[in-house]
Amino acid sequence: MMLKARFIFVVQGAVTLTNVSGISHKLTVDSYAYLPPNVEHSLKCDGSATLVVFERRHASLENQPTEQIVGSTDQQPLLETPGEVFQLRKLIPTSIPYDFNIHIMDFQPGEYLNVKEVHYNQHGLLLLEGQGIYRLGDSWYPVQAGDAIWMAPFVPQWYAALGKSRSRYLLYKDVNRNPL
Ligand code: UGY
Ligand code: MN
Repeated sequence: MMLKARFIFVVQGAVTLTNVSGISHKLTVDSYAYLPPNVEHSLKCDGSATLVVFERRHASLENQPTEQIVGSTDQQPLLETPGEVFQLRKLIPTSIPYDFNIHIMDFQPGEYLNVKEVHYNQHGLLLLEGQGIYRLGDSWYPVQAGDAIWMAPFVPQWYAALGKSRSRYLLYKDVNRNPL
């Protein structure tokens, strides 16, 4: 059986998450849950909700299980970003058992990534707020809230925020495992 971990983030509306132990959490906008591969759960929605869901075949490590996590973006501390100006929060622990993370990155209009990044990690990105321009390789894409991007390993990447309001994006990144 293929065991997948699941990450859920609420973009709009609300859902109730209940796990096998019968413990329920109401997830509202900006809140999220990480579910280890073996945690059976259900999601219930009374009205409407828009969710981002990532699923990944979990690369487990012996005796290092991952835990269920429920949180919200605004509870997470701002992290250091040496050489960069954007604001960074991480929604999942950075410890070794976790094989991906979800970053929330904020840019004010006119701010941009200083580093034109190239790395083995893949990204899935959803622009939650604002607008700007994303460079992928030699192509430049105008993007706005609601747009999604998949970035393959080693694709050169760069973002500049435009418009009159904050840009915020949610970014999946595989970490802590040898990609080969
Ligand atoms: O952490 C990252 O790889 C992130 N700075 N990449 C990105 O925003 N495209
Ligand atoms: Mn990157």
